[in-house]
Amino acid sequence: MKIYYSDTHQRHNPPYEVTDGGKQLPFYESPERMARILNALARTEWAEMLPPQDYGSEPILAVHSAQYVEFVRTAFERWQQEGGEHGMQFVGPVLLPATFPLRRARHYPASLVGQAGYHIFDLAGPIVQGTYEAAYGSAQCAVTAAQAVLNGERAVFALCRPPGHHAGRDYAGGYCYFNNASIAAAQLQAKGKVAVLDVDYHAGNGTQDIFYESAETLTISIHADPDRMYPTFLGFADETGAGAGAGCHRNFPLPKDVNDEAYLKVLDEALGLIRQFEPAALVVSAGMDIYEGDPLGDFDVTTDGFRQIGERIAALGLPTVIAMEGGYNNDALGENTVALVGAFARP
Ligand code: OKP
Ligand code: ZN
Repeated sequence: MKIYYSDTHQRHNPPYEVTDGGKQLPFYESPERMARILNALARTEWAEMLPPQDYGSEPILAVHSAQYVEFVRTAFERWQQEGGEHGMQFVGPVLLPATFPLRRARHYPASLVGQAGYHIFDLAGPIVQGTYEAAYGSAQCAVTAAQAVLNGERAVFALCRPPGHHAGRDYAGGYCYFNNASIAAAQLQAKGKVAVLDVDYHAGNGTQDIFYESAETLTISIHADPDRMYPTFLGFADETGAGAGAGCHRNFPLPKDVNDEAYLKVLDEALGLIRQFEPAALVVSAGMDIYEGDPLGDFDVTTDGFRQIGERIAALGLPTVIAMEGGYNNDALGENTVALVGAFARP
């Protein structure tokens, strides 16, 4: 199986994230995650590691606003030059805004920190020196994977880092900057209707937002109930799409302690919806944080569960891009990724 991966992710290594309560913790979404996955893939017989091609900014701009992409591209440099409000002196190695303008505001902030608050919705979207380069490389992995599928590959793995499913048309957050899965889906539209299935533990709010009014894209997310877990504001069962896209989004919010059996039952329902939609291609937002030992999650999915999840999705028989999302138990991350993705490599 072709797997697209870029070393550029290493340039994105924020020194900390800020939790509810304001505490600084080591950044969970670390470069180490990729090292663990690469290790596990190297021990398989089917992984064909390839660098992405550079398709430029156009495929990113199919999903994100030009204003936002330009913000991500230039923010760190501007942070170093402009700093915070009225010459506020603390300019460290991380741009982390502390004011978040409400969306009903009409004015696009003029200052760098104002724009940062506008485009970053939480304290888990820090911008460091290499963030743009890493996010750009991650997006190119998704684009290249989609192009390979358009060229006839049955399933391709975009080993993306940073992840993407929390990023919307003009916002970052939750470790995400460019929405890799949505970028792949937009490329795959050349084939016809596309389904996006998000199995990350957290609701894929960015993907939901991006395609909410699209009739050409069925988006489905299975996740922890946002009433008790991040991202808290989107991902509820009564959000089913709007306008032309009415009926083309579905959320499956779940309680804690969901085990393999319970998860697979919900997955089957989601797969039924995808079959009914009759898409020409599929994108899977593959998060491994539904794992029983994940530090950010509270589901009980096992490594064998990941294998079964992969097998059931693969049984759809659709041309598929698998895009890497979360997963923070580094000791199990490689094995779980191989279990899910490997299902697509088996005949
Ligand atoms: C990214 B992905 C809230 C902490 C939330 C951000 C989590 C981002 C998850 N108390 N921290 O979906 O795996
Ligand atoms: Zn997640």
